[in-house]
Amino acid sequence: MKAQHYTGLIDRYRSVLPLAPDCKVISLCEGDTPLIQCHNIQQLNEKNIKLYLKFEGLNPTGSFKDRGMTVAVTQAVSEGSQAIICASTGNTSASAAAYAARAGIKAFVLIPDGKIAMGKLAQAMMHGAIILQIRGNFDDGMRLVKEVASEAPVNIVNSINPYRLQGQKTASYEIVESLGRAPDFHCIPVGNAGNISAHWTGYSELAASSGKNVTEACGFCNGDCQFVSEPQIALRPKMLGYQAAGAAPFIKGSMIDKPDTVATAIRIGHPQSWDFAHAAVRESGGWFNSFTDDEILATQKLLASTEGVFCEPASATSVTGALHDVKVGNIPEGSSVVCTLTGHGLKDPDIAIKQSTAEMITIDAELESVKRAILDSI
Ligand code: AN7
Repeated sequence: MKAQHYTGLIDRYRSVLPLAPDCKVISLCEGDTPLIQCHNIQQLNEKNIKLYLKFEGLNPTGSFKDRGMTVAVTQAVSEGSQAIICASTGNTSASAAAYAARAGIKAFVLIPDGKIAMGKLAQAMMHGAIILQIRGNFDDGMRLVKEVASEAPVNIVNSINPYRLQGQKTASYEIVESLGRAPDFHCIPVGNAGNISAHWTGYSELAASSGKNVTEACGFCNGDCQFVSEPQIALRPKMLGYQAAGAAPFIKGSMIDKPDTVATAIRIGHPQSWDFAHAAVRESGGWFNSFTDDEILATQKLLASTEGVFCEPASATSVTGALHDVKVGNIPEGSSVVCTLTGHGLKDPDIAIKQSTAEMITIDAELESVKRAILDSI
């Protein structure tokens, strides 16, 4: 039998990525994340909705950022760069730090003072990034990064770097390969708006090869796909972009100066991919919506306690939106839906423990006490 060792998304999707053939690939075997179908949420079962969780929290640094970072850092290194820089609400800094370590170059990360989740800070520190905590928010950091990159020898690895979006588009390829077609709806949390734009790019590239099946179109799946000769638009999902109510410029219709939400990953008021995200939603026939912190946290808990999937608060925004739109009928009965879970729940243990109502019983270290605790709880 031929061994099949997965070596990361650049090796797998090389033919659709704009990298030089001889570049040295900087990879941590990112991508190839599971698409987990929900089984236990009653509301979905009653309406015959197939809802799949694309669990991007299972990437090497625990978020979807790794998909973009492998391509951006590979390109930076091939251009001879010795240092990368980003502003971050946490996950980009963790990913940049890890890939810079792997590449043997420096990472500078600008993070909002006191507003990033502990797990993410721990990652940036362990991977040896130079951490600049700014007295300001993500949007201030983003502005500074853009300014300094024109005056110092550093490559920006925020999603304004087009190589980031190229890497992130591969999630759409994986979804189409797994399902044999695009879902009817794709739900995704929106912060800086890079990921929704990247996904739309991926789906659009596949749709542009309409009339072929996925195997012919991109050559990555095993040939079982039913991705044949449907009208082009049917090959792309409606893109649904969901935000936290306190950080929802796409709902307001203009930028926000003081965004605030418990979902610190998406605490962003000046999204960089503003036009691109609007185009994705408009062209796909989708929409934006926003949800309160309480609703987002309730969904995070629901997924963890009923499906066994622990994502971070920002990620739960996608499922919050999906459940809402199923309930009000915007997503019709019988639809297939993919929700991106952008980051792992372990990134932000503080929020998880704070909202948990799990019972903790302290007992003596002896058999009778354990037995009594079990019998009392069954
Ligand atoms: C878990 O790390 O912007 O709309 O600096 O970490 O592509 O910005 C994080 C964004 C959703 C939003 N979910 O994605 C950063 C950063 C999680 C995230 C988003 C982020 P975009």
